[in-house]
Amino acid sequence: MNATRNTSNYHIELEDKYGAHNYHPLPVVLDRGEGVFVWDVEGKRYYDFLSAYSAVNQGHSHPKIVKALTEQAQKLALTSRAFHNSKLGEYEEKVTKRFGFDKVLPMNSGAEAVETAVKLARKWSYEVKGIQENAAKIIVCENNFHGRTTTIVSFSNDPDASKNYGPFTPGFVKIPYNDLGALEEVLKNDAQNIAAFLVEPIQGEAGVYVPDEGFLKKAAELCKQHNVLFIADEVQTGIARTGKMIACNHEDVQPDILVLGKALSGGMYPVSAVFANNDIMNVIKPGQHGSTFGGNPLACAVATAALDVVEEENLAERAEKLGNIFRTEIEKLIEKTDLISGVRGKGLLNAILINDTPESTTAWDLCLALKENGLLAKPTHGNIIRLAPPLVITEEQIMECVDIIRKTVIEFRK
Ligand code: IF1
Repeated sequence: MNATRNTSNYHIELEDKYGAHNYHPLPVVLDRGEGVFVWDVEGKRYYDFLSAYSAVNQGHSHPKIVKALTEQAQKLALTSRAFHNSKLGEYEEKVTKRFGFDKVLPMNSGAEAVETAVKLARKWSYEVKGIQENAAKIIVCENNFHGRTTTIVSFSNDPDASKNYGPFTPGFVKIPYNDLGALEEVLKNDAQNIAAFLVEPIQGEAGVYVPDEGFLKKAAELCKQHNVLFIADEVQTGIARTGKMIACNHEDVQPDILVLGKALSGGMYPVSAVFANNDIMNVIKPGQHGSTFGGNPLACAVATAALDVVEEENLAERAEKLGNIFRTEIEKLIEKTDLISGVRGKGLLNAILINDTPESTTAWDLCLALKENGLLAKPTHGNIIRLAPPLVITEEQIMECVDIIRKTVIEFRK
């Protein structure tokens, strides 16, 4: 190693040498976090405008969640589901009531929860709907992002996510996002073989793509008409991020299957969950699905505290209000610069569109400049920068961040 111990370069060199090269992070090495702030190993402070891809909605190291984690860790962390544990039942009661479902199936990562939803929908379609075995199809959207497992990348159309990971899992039909006509056509032609429609209420990875108003509502209605399950992947949009507890609430939609992850635990620990009512969930019987860690006492304690924080601190209302302010301020900036061509999003899940070709490095370079000025964000596909701070951010802090963004954009030279 050339770099001095405990400098950013030291850690970056170690990762480069010993870690798989499956990421290309911004060159910043974070060492500590509190609320909306993170600090690098040199002690420089940044506003976190990624929130670990919307996992840290409750802010870094929230004292209430840290307390739940540490107290439970000292008592009991893992039993497996071979035995009952004294945290699971109350957690399950709390979340099912909170999200309005009969039952929950606890898992760990978002991808695992999506996989669970896919398995659940398929099993329901054979055992309740009566589709012929192995014939069930699930409708998905172009430019989706639902995780990294082999089945999930089977229906990705991002070549980076899927190339040379085949052979792929069959049984998925792709339609354009936000296209009710396409959905209706597939349903009309083939509803008897379709188990479910799996959709992100806002497409995150595609560049914070918000569908037309009424899309979710109408899509859910079409599914109901055709006895097809409406599965909402709210791993990224859920837990107050978009200004409601789940983004489907904006259109009063109750999905048949709801998938949550990330901020369900405030990002403190991997906790994901799949929700459904009895008529669907009861098709999975003992031994037919599970995980060593899903539903462990530590996860239940952390998620319970993380949900309490969302409610006690009114994070949904906050996201809604501050998101409106943020977009209004960015619109003003757009009038003064050619560098940004648009801003879009809901609540505090937003993106600015950089006025350059998708192949150019302008968004990346702007993120480097933002980093220099004390704000961390990450580009996504096609020269788009996602801006998603922890929801505990204050109005004053949002305005300070707008100042940082404004200054950086105005001074930016390609
Ligand atoms: C990475 C993106 C965000 C998700 C939705 C399921 C999952 C995710 C809607 C899987 C995960 C993450 C994973 C992360 C990058 C990130 C991401 F840019 F790739 F699209 F957030 F916008 N459903 N999204 O967004 O959850 O298994 O990761 O817990 O590095 O892959 P997971």
